[in-house]
Amino acid sequence: NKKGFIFDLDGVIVDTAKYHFLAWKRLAKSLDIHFTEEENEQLKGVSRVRSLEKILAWGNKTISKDQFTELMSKKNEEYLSYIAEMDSSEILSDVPRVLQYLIEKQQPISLGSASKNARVILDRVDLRKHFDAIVDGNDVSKAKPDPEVFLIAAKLLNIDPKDCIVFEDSVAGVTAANTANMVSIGIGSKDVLGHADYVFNDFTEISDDFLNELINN
Ligand code: B16
Ligand code: MG
Repeated sequence: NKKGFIFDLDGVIVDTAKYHFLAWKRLAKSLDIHFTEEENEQLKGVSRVRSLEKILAWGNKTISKDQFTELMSKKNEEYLSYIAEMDSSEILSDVPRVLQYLIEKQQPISLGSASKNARVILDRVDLRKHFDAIVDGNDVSKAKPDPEVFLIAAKLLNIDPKDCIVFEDSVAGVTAANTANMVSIGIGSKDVLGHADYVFNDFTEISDDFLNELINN
């Protein structure tokens, strides 16, 4: 029995949201915009372009196209400087156990992330070798909640979408998985991810038995 297991990156495998926050916050400050952690929540799973558009809208700011491009690359440079310091100690709890279990059971595994920096991050935390396919922000034309990212992953794994299982921490990502007709597993709070088929606070709550059921159902 083979299922396709698709992992989001930020908020599922590593907590890079804190680095996105630091970089967006500095950018917002340079524009005299007050940017809060609650607002940062709403940027989870959202593309870089869309994130900056949202921050500008919250701050009631309009800028030129050139300035927009410049700010985007500045933000990314700062973000990459945090990423450069990452190592495998930043992998979230029990992610290695779950990956190991799925590998033992010979289940195909893919990444399905909105980030254009996904490959760099997987290399930093030394997890790239476990993935049969990687689909990230460089490979898609339509951002989550569009299901494109997960449908491409299913195709690369050669698994029917209905036999795919998606681990996601964002509202947009769970919606994308549902729209793709995949089993959605929310990682986070039930209040936020109530539209997922299952919700767990983190991977420590996901037992081998549960994974086995997913494989065999
Ligand atoms: P980048 P995910 C998403 O990653 C993040 O949650 C989101 O906050 C970020 O804006 C987006 O990637 C784009 O990232 O600037 O690195 O291309 O959760 O889909 O893995
Ligand atoms: Mg995420």
